[in-house]
Amino acid sequence: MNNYLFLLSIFLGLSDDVISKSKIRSFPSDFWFGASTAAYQVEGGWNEDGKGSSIWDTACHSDLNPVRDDSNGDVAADSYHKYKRDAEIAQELGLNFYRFSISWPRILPNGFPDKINTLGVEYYTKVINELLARNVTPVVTLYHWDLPSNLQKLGGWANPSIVTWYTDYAKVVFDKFSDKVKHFITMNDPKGICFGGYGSENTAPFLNMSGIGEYLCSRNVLLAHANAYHLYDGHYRKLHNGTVGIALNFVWYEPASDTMDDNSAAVDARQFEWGQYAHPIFSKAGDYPTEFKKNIAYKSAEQGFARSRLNHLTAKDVTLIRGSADFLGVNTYTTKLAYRDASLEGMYTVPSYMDDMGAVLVKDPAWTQSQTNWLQEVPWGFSKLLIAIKNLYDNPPVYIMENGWSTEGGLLDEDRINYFRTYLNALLDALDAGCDVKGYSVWSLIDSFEWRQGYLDKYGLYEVDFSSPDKTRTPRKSAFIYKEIARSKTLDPDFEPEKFIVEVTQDSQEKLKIENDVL
Ligand code: GBH
Repeated sequence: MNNYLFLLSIFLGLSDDVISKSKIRSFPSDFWFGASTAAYQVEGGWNEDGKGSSIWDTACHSDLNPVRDDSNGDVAADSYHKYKRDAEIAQELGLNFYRFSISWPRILPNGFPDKINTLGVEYYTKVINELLARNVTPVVTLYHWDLPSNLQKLGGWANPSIVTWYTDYAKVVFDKFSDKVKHFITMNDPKGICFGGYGSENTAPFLNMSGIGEYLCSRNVLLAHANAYHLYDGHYRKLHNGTVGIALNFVWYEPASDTMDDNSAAVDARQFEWGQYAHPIFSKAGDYPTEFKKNIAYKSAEQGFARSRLNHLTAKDVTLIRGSADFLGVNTYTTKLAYRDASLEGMYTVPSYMDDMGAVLVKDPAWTQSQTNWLQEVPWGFSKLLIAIKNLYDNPPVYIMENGWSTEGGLLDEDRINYFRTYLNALLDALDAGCDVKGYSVWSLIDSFEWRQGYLDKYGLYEVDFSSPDKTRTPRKSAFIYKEIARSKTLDPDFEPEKFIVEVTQDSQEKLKIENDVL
């Protein structure tokens, strides 16, 4: 080889190196990685040690079990007994934090604080101690959809008294746990609670009273959240110096075309779906978003109602709710297209939340589809969402509290890995654009009871063998990838774990073998 070629090859070799290295992107050194679960989805032990019944227990035990595979959360992943293994998994993964929820009826079996179930308190104390001993920070959700059945008999989230019932419950949680738990999430996904439970049949209590039910619920959830926040702020903060936030579910709505109509349809969709909850808490002005108030008032008048079906926030409510969060928890999975259809002829029931919104929301068949109907992989929608949050709410501190991909199962989950990589890459784009995202939590640590999808949708970094008495947890390939991301705080699209050695057998993914079944 002559000198010239020799030098050229060095040059090419070097430049290759530079290119491949430049694909590796870094997170800030104090960026937090975590994983999430929720009580009813993993705990089981539904009536053990004095736990009261929740609305999901009631629903799953009724003749009209709404769950696709007719299953329930009676045992689920049995985290009520396997919590040590869960904490061990969080440690194996090198997580900074583990987000789990407290079951209200496990602590207060009847919903009220006159009877505190000490064994329930003990259980969560053990969970928290186990995590702390393993250097994993507990992040605690107070309410992830499992309302005490007793309170539902009284109307649940439609009854304004729930604001005080919830605040009393929050006080018990803060009293018992705020010496060790520094980060609380008051509510998981108010839209899921309100539209899901009162405006549709997506989640308990399946009331399906759209146009009325979800708006009654909305104000009560916001006030309950704000009261819990102020309770912490006024008393526990000076003792324990923790933070209290809320987790909202976000879908990015992209206009289906660049017409004015489709643009305003997308704005309406965003304001109805998440602005309804984010604007009162995180905007400078406070209160519900203008488009949201106007649409409902206009339709209500047109339909012959005596007043707007939206229970408005009083000036006192606005002040109480505005600014009532130390951080914004973002649950986000997907993006949809929004367009305007002037007639909406026969499309939605009248009155209804969707009719009030007046937008049509659809999937784009070109986007990568998961096996779950509503879930598509659209990473650019994630960065657009984060930038919109920055602009609309004055760049609040954000923690991604849920983000994940569902499969039918199997340990070799390349599609989930691809989802995490593209979404984390989009998150890095948002950081470059100045968004204040401080952490990211995967849905989910382990497979769990996926509400109406039962055990048919798998989201876990770890597979749970629900047929084994031990509910054996086994890491998927994505667990090895996520562990490396959390360890190195970098995103390397070419990283391949050494320990995940796969033997492809004829049968199925179920037979794939991992050389070391512990990380
Ligand atoms: C999350 O919500 C939940 O917070 C979490 O508990 C759950 O495990 C996770 O979803 C995965 O299921 O039935 O087609 O009408 C995400 C937002 C909003 C997604 C409601 C499902 C119902 C769609 N969810 N949506 S459909």
